Amino acid sequence: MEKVFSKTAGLTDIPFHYCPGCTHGIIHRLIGEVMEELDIIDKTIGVAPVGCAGFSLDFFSCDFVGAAHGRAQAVGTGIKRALPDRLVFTYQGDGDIAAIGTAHAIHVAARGEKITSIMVNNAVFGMTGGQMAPTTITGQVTTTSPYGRDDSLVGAPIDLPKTIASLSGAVYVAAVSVDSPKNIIQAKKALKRAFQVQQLGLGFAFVSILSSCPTNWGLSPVDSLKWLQENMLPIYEMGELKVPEEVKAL
Ligand SMILES: Cc1ncc(C[n+]2csc(CCOP(=O)(O)OP(=O)(O)O)c2C)c(N)n1
Ligand code: SF4
Repeated sequence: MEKVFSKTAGLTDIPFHYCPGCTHGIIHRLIGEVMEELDIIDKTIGVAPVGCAGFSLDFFSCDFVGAAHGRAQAVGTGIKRALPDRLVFTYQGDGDIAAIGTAHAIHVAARGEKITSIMVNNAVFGMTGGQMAPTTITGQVTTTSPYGRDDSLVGAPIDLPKTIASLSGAVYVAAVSVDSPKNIIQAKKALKRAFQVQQLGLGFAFVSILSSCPTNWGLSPVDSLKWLQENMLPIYEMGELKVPEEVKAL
């Protein structure tokens, strides 16, 4: 029988151990496929901090380095400056990059470090039990906001791509989602462009991806995607916020 689909060479053979329905796995596949299509698996170095996002260390077939919570972009910056011919990407949760790692997120973009950062936004701190994150949406019930996020106490959710896009060193910024086949195709395109920006040495590239956390949201995998569509998609601006001409032309 003709083989019509193979797992990408960008992923190892280790089975994912994310919770059932968690969309971290979809994002992994897209990154693996992009690395394979661009033929960069052997020259890519990923950096993962702690959190469920940190499990990614085992699953990609490129080199990978672990970092402390929030520090992946500092580590990635060091690697890229020491080894400028490598493709360097960070794979971070929203709690990681938009809370403890905020300073790095801003300054890496301001400096225009030639790395690619990926934020997996599931609106909570996933690994530690679903606490409120800066990206938790208004009114959302979490383990630390049992009555729903109250913006009058904690401020409104941070839409990180918009902030990053305002900094001149950030040359590619996209906000995508993996809740539907159409959006998954868009997400892959954004990830590809974010790596192409780095291949061309243009500056900092950032992709924010809306993702599900069925375990901490207390929903089934299918209801989680529905919840994301009904509650997250309307409040976060989606699409490519910044695209360099050189990449549009590819
Ligand atoms: C310095 C430090 N502070 C706190 C923690 C505890 N901690 C581990 S994972 C995590 C949250 C991760 O959430 P997120 O970045 O959103 O990733 P997810 O698990 O949702 O993929 C926290 C607070 C830690 N490991 N190190
Ligand atoms: S806790 Fe949430 S983010 Fe972590 S693996 Fe489970 S579903 Fe995914």
